[in-house]
Amino acid sequence: MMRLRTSPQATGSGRGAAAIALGAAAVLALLAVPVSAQIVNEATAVGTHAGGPVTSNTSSVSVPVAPPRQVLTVSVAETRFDPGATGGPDLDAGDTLTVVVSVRNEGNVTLDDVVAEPRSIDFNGRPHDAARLRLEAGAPVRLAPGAEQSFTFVYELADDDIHAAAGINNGVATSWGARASGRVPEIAVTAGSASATIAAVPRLTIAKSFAITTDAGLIGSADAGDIITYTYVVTNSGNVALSGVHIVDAHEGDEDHGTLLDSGTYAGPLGNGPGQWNLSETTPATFGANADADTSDAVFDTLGVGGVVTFTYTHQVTQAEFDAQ
Ligand SMILES: [Ca+2]
Ligand SMILES: [Ca+2]
Ligand SMILES: [Ca+2]
Repeated sequence: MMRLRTSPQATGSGRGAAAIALGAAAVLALLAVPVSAQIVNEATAVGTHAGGPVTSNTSSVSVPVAPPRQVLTVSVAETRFDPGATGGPDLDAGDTLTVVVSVRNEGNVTLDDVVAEPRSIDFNGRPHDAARLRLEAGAPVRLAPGAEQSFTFVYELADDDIHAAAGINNGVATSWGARASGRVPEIAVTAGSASATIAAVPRLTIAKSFAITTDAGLIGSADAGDIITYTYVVTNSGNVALSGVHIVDAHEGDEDHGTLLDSGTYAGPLGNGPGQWNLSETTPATFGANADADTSDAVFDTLGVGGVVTFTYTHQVTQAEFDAQ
């Protein structure tokens, strides 16, 4: 009788470090691999003759084994804002940025506790607050070669995040990596990235009031010759700085004697006398800065987010206005 015995035996000798090239993608870690892993087969032919064993020589072959490759690739499947989470339809503090990140095992060994992780979330240069970021969906997972898992991160926006990037095309830049645990601490990770734009919301709010500052005749009512001071409180209630802020007031616009009071075209000196405009900053900007370099006109040059500037126009009631009532 003759039989063939084969004894597979995997061996590896030595370890070395080698970088893995992944095209244009960034390789963020070195990968440790055995340099000469192989499966050794030893075969022996055995027979009998006259009750005694006959054994051949041993013939062995070594089958090379692909070295283990621990490779994760990260891609961003979705980036979206949810402006409806808080307040009105625009993005406000408390609204969210959601990023869905997909991690794929591109190597040839199973990896444990694989999870995506943020590298950076940047609002036009302003780094995100890690305390505002949470992993909403997807837990650390065991990934076989070729398997993929999605992770959903939700970031709660702060006012300054929004203001820093509002109106800047792709002003929000994000970068994502991944990690795994276990016996393979060195994993090549190809990071994924994505960007998004926070829409500019240019918005001004005005509140107009008046006071009769010179009050003859009937006290508390306008008489010809009385002086009325109109006050216009203008707030930048949007998310971007505004320039050239001024007042256009259709003053009794539906009357024959109506006139358009436009501080933007006012050429006289600023002041509080009849027919004069005046203006002053009353609240600093909450983001950015207010600035009025040219203080000779009735235009406020730059009103930062949250900034308030107050205009006044001083009007002396004319006999025509009084007659027209
Ligand atoms: Ca909102
Ligand atoms: Ca009066
Ligand atoms: Ca000015």
